[in-house]
Amino acid sequence: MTETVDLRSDTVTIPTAAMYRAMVKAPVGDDVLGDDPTVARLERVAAERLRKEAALLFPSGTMANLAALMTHTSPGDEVILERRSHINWGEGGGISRLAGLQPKPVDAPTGALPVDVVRGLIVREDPYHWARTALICIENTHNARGGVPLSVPDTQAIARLASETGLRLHLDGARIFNAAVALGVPVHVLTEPVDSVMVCLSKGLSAPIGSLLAGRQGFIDHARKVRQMLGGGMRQAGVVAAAGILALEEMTERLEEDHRLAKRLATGLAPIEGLSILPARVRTNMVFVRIDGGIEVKAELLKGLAQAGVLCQPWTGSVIRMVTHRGIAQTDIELTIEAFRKKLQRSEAKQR
Ligand code: TLP
Repeated sequence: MTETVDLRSDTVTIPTAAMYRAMVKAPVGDDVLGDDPTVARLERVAAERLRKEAALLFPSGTMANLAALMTHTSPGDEVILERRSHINWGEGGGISRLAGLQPKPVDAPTGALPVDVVRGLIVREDPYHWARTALICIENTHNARGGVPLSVPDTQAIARLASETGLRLHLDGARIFNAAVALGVPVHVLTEPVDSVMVCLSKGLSAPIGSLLAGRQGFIDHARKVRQMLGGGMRQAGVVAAAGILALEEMTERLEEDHRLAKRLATGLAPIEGLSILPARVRTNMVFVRIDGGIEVKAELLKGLAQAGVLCQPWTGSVIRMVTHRGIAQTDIELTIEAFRKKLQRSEAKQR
């Protein structure tokens, strides 16, 4: 029986052997009472790496983003963010339902918010009608725009605008280490310009659970209260924090290999008739593919690929997403390319 090639997401990565060992041995305590030494260590390591005053462990990226929104703003405020950012489309509408905020989405196909457009949308004072803009959110890498890294100058430009206009800037950095590796810069260069950053440990970095929110000490003190309100205070969380420390210390450099395999996947798929790669240039660990012939052809293809042991993420419309990670080897990529070729050839023959 063929083993499954699971390209649905890098969230499917399981802990390394070293992580399991560290989890067994981790000293723990009640973290809600501030007693867990392993959580405290993880938060210190993260704050140092991201060059922030403090960091706070959350069970998920979604909750950490939500806590950031709620900490930076008041209900009724408005948030400027990219239309296809995860906070806008992928978090169950929590921005409006739970944080009581009004999203003001901006289209940016490259993932980088256009500074002049954003400048024109900011509302600081209006006596009557308009909601007050309080926050700008950016995402790096930008998932739905192709896993694209946001460059250092783009990050700095939007940070300058936020600071000139008295707004806060939050970075959804679920895959910020992928961005740092792809751009060839230390991660702090991408996180220093922002007021707060969320980083996931449980995606390409292979930890089982956990995301960190980092920022100024006062911001994190407030976010801790919000986390408790959301039910995100965890007791002996050192068990997962132990894996998180290894994620930050040992797993970031290897992301280069995931990027190499994603590029190989895209190069192998590109010549196949019946699909196109979007965007054509793969920068990190994600490959988005549009299938000709619409949703039904896509559904049929996904079924055929699954039968061949290749799992992909059904994305929106006729698009499929594939993500490389530690559980994917070169042979899996070749097998995937071959599976696509066979299935698309067959569906073309059927259509004729
Ligand atoms: N993304 C998941 C799915 O929700 C799509 C994935 O497989 O990519 N920010 C970004 C940019 C994300 O991609 C995700 C998860 C999150 C936040 C939320 O993190 P979790 O899943 O820990 O709540």
